[in-house]
Amino acid sequence: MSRVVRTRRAGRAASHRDERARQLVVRADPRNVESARRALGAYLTPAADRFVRSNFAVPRLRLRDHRVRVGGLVQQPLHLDVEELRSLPQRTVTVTTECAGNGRTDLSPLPPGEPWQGGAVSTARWTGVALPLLLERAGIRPGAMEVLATGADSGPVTLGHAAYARSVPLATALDPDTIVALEMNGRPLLAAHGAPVRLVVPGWYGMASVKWLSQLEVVGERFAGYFQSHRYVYREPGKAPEPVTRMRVKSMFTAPLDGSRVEMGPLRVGGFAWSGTGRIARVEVAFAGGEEWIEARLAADGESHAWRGWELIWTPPWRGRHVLRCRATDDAGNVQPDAGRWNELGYGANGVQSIAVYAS
Ligand SMILES: Nc1nc2c(c(=O)[nH]1)N[C@H]1C(S)=C(S)[C@@H](COP(=O)(O)O)O[C@H]1N2
Ligand SMILES: [Mo]
Repeated sequence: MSRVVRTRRAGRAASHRDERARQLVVRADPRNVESARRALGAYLTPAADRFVRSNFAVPRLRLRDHRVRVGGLVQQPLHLDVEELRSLPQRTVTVTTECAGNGRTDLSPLPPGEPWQGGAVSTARWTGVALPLLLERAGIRPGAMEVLATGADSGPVTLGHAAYARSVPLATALDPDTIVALEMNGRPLLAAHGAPVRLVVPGWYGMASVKWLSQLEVVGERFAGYFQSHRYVYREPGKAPEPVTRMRVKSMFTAPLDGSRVEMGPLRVGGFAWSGTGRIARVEVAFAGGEEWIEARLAADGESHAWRGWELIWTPPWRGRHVLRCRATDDAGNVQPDAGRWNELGYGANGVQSIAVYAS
């Protein structure tokens, strides 16, 4: 009996040796998993395949009784349970979220932190209450500067004990696409992704999208808690630290798979590109070393916070190994660099991605 269960589990999460695995365990406890590349081929990532990034264990919450407090610099503090949140006007936004540590293993020397290879990025359709609507109901008082979101999870950090808490600037909190989400892809949130309610901040690296949301506080100064000023900061020798905010422009291959064998005929090469600093304007692919880049065809420019598909047809010119590279540019003129910029904690690694295939 238990053997059957074990086999099933292995088929879904399991190790990177499993050819059919859709998730790869990066750390077992607290559970952190990334999506296998074969699970990222679809525009919307199924909930079961999505990466999970949690700094602490999933908090045990009584979903029915859970409440979100809205307080701080407001006229009328709110105390909303899930039913009340559900009864407010709902909004749905499709958002690509990348963990700031995604691709950390591309950096050398390897910085500390979970060694994400490239599957800590996903796209989901989130439904919930627009954050500005809640803030409007509470009534923002003068002097407001940021909105601080606190999760129900906490644990030891280098400086003692901390809850997971992050702030966003007031302007970001007032963006109608910043959502206090109750659903992912049309279903109630899974525990790993923040049930019963989480924040979703489009365009920003994932750390801003606080899971298991318990409190929203309007504050009149810059929040400087552990996960704001000791983590999710770009630290480089000789430079002033800078906060990690919006996602840097990046692209990845979803087909063919790295290391795979391909036929000698025409072949579809494709993937996704995203940016938190503009809309994707161009994706180019290089089929060999050197500087010859070929423009890929972009999917229709659809939802502004979601990744954009790209593809082209390629015929391997000879039998043997080929290394393919992809590079994205956004409409603000940001270009994916050849290599991600090294920093002490290994964030924002958006260097050009490559795959090797063997044509035979
Ligand atoms: N409460 C809480 N929220 C959190 C985190 C966390 O550890 N605790 N991790 C953040 C980080 S770093 C990322 S990348 C995203 C991951 O969201 P997911 O696990 O739903 O994919 O959640 C963010 N929200
Ligand atoms: Mo993250």
